[in-house]
Amino acid sequence: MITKNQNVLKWFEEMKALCKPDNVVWIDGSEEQLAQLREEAFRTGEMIKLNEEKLPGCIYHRTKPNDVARVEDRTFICSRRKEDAGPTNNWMDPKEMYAMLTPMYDGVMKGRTMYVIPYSMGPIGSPIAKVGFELTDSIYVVLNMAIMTRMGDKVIEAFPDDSNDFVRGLHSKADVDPEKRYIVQFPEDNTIWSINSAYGGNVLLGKKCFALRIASFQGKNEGWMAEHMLILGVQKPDGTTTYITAAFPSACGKTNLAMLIPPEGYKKKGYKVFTVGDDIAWMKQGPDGRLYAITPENGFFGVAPGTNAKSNFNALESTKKNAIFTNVAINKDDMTVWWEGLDKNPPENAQEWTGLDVNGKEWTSQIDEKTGKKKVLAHPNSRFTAPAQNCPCLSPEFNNPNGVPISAMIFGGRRASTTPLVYQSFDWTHGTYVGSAVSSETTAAATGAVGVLRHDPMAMKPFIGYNVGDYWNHWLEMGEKLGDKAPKIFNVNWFRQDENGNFMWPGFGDNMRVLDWIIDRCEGKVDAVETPIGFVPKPEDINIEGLEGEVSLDTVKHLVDVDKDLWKKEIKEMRRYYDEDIKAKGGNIPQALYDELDKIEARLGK
Ligand code: GTP
Ligand code: SPV
Ligand code: MN
Repeated sequence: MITKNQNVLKWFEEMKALCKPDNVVWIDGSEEQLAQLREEAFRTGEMIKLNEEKLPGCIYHRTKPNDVARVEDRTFICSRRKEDAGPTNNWMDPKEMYAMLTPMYDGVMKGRTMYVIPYSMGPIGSPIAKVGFELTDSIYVVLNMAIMTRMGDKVIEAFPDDSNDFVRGLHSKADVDPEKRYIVQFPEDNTIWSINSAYGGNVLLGKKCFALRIASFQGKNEGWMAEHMLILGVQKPDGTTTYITAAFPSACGKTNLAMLIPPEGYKKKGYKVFTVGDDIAWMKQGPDGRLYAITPENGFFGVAPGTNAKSNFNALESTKKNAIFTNVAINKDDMTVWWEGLDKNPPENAQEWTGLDVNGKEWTSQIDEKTGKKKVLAHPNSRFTAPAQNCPCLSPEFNNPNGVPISAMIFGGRRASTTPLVYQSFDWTHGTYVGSAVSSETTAAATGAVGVLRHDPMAMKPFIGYNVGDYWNHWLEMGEKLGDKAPKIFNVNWFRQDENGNFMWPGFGDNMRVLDWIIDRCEGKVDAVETPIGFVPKPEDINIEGLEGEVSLDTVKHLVDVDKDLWKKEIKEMRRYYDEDIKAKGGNIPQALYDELDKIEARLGK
């Protein structure tokens, strides 16, 4: 179905004239049309059909080795004024950027088909949802967007003919040339241009480009929030459900926490965890004054390595039908998939993510000659795209257009030391400071070095579509609006290490034990210890029943310990970060956050 909306049509005609595709196909969202596209992708070799019995409806896709992750150094926020992009973003004048990119798109789709994808971020008709159109020359993008969003005719039908409120997304894989790769947001034009990539976060424009970069800017202007947060519900034995969001940087555990299975002891008592979203939350104040969250997504684009029946049963289940696998390994004997951490039996007749065969070789001991490192079969940032409806613990509220009321928000990251297992902020303003202070060791989700500690405020460093100082100010304004109905703010760290470099906390399902404390704090049911950085649990209040042998009370004591010397260093670094990385580079840090820094410093003493 072609839209009657003149604003969409005018833009579409312009882009078509620029890209000059041989054909245009409007994606209607029907299974019939998607099946045709799959067949075409199998025919051309763009994608590979997997074992129809073991993995019904599942397909395999491999990207170029130079195109396996988000590219932050080639991602731009093109606001008219440089100061509106702020110190955390690359910026170019929109006029210059359009002038540079236009020739690159000129005729780029000659000999190709342009697919027009109408999609809704959020349940169609939800007061929080928004519409986007993505033009792309990639079937991979169409098939992924069909899983990750609500899309097709039903979006066009619900979209008013005279509305101009839609995001204009233009994507071409072009030559997948890394030197000419650009992921560009024009927040003031509701426009995204992406070129020369075919990898997930760079090309599924509804996800990071729209639902975080553009949406965070819209949220600031319209009084709501777009955050890099999972949303989960914990149902207690009495049947009441508490909803929690959590922001961790990429590949730091959102999907895992969102789908956690409580430990035996909790299960027996009747605790259940439900997933509302695993990556992005859009949140608005509801009529009762509380903050309500939806996930704008309709599926999961999750990290494959490390996902197994024990670590994340629900995610694994979600991938068993109608899923897309990107850059994992193939077991050529039965055309199933494999990745590091799936099980201990790597296929003998494997094809690595690069496309190379490793039949019969002792691949685990294969050493990469260039790096000297052990080779892996699946890329560390290989991913699955799975329909949310496949998830065994999907929340019954998943499609609720009004979202779910949030009681607690959690920040976290990968920190080998310093940051305790959990602590609670004193209030919303202090919580905003805590969010601004998130730092984490880098992962394979973006190109660049892995394992380097970097500041990643609110886990949004790569995704804030405007000036980070204004973003922090928006957080403070939301807090004022929410008043005493504001969610409580916490910080967690599952990644603290002992002197041998082993994780001290078992993590995964056992993170339920920390959620339990968080919920008790929200309900005023448990005391805490006041420290200079916030409230930490009394060690005996973290339930370690059933963890015998793995975690002792002493370990918990260590895990919730606040080491003053380390924290003095931490605060010194925060002041340097605020002063040098943000303020000196044009970030308008709210005075209230500097005040929080002063207060923590004073509490820590000389
Ligand atoms: P994005 O999709 O990139 O935004 O990532 P994410 O935050 O959803 O991360 P995900 O849940 O996929 O986890 C990434 C990696 O962290 C996986 O390899 C997990 O095995 C590991 N991980 C997740 N939770 C825990 C935990 O509680 N403890 C430890 N040690 N590792 C964890
Ligand atoms: C992330 O990197 O945070 C992701 C994957 O969720 S991507 O969609 O590629 O951004
Ligand atoms: Mn993410």
